[in-house]
Amino acid sequence: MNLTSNGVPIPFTPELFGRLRPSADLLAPRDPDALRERLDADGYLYLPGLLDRAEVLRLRGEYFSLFPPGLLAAGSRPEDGVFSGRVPAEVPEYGVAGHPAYTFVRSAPFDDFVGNPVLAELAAQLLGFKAEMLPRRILRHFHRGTLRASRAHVDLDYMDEGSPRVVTLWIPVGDCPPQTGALVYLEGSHRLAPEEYAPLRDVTDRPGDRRQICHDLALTARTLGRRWLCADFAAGDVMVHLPRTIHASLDTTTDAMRLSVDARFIRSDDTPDPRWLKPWSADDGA
Ligand SMILES: O=C(O)CCC(=O)C(=O)O
Repeated sequence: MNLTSNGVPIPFTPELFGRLRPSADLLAPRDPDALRERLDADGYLYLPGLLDRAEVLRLRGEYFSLFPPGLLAAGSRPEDGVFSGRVPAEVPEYGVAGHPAYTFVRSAPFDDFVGNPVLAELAAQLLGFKAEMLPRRILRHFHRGTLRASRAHVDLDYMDEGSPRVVTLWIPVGDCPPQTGALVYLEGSHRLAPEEYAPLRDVTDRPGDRRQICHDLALTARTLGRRWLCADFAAGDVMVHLPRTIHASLDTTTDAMRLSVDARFIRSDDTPDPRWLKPWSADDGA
């Protein structure tokens, strides 16, 4: 597998990659104490098949149906989300007003999907209290050719004006193996003190932004002596992570486009970061 993130190669070797530990065994029967302990131990929960696959694929189809003809490969179905290799000229910049992702996160089908009680119940069990979803829910859509992905970061650096008791749910909207741009998690990184990775922030392809840790995932893994954990995500899977867990994503190199949602929950008696109280747009600066 030839993997890159933001165009920087990361060799798929046992030194740099391991596999995420699945926790589906803790779901049926549901064991909230064990789920909390696992999240605390690993910094993430990988929950294969938590959601109904058909529902997730329906959402994928609803999103890709919003594009003008030309984005999807000829003869393919919207729910397959297969890229033609060309973005129609009339599509605005990704995620800003007028782009389908901007419209979609403000739509009823999206609200119904993220409003699935399964997600809020899980968050409440993990937070040990009634949970509230922050309104800024992000729809991420990447296609091959752009060499764009999420740099290594921790969520807390983007939401440090509210309660740090946050759980993030990352939901692949479609099958998402590493080559399709999956999320990867740095093993045990929720236990690192920020000072330990602070020097990596100087190695950056975005000098104006100190929030991300590093765009070079191989360098990050080697410097911190930890592997990136990955999985062949399938539609229906859900990842949960803590606000101090280092994660990143890989570049999308398949014809299948990468689509995912991330949604964050806090305890309903905690103070939210005010920047996360409005619907997401790609130019909101948060
Ligand atoms: O989907 C991505 O590439 C990034 C998602 C992320 O950073 C998150 O869910 O916290």
